[in-house]
Amino acid sequence: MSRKRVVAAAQMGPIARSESREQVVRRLLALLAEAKGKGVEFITFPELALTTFFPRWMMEDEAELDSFYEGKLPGPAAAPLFEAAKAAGIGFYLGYAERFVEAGRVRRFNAAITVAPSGEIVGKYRKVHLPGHAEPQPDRAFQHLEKRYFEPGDLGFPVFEALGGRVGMLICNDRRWPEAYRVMGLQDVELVCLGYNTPLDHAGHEPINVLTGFHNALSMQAGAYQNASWVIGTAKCGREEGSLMLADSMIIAPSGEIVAKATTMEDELVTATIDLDMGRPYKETFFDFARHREPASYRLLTERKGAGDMLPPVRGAGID
Ligand code: CDT
Repeated sequence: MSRKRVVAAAQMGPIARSESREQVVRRLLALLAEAKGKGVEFITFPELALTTFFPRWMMEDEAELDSFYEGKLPGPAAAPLFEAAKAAGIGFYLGYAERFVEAGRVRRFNAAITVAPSGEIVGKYRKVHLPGHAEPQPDRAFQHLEKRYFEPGDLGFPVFEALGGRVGMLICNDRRWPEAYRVMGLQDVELVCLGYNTPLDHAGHEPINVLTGFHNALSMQAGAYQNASWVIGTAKCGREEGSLMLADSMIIAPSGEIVAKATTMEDELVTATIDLDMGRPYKETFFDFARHREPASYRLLTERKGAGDMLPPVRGAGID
């Protein structure tokens, strides 16, 4: 039976700080309606898709900060999106800021869910790789305080059944880390969905900043190819509250090829027909993990966090 699916990256232009959840959801509904007209079965919306990218500001007032987070989804503002998607028979990935209280402690995560066409939440992910800082940095036009406003995700990199295949999620900075894709590759993932907010001044070094688009494509194409999986990367982009953010939403095949890409910095639906079986020949040849991987040689990957001393030479290497 064919496993061809019509999917979309629902790119969003900027969200103003003053824009209400209801206004944002109306934009998401317009993208959903367009998707329905194009026969789309699954949509990937951006990271933190319901509000402006608030980690760019230092906020000391807890109530102000909390106003950017969601409790259990769907809340009243997002409910129309869930209802319309269910009525249209379309599944989706949605990034949002998650807040809850557990054993008297406030927990905050940069999270994403995958919702099946039935309306059921079938997957949940909390961003593992949090970029930026916990304290405001001097001389920066825009802060990036994800380390202040979120805890590192505690759910690992789950893969779950959706779209008749195996689906996983990442969030923004995760896409730069090969380990993130590999943990899902080892669960035979077939589609990785991810949303991002990538300010074009993020590195603080112009020679790196000008390569932002290249590095975005490079990391997602490598993740797709090396794990023989489709990747959908969806931006929130454009000049948001003065901060210019990368667009370039794209759909990438298990070959590493880009099959569809955004051409604007606004709300834009990017669609493609993807064959979930396309990764199979790669998984049976170059990337037959069971035959070719050598985990005993990768021990350092889980033993060390930062780069450190060189390992001592192995006895018998012929150089002692
Ligand atoms: N949202 C997010 O993770 N953005 C980062 C850039 C910020 S680095 C200070 C990214 O990797 O795109």
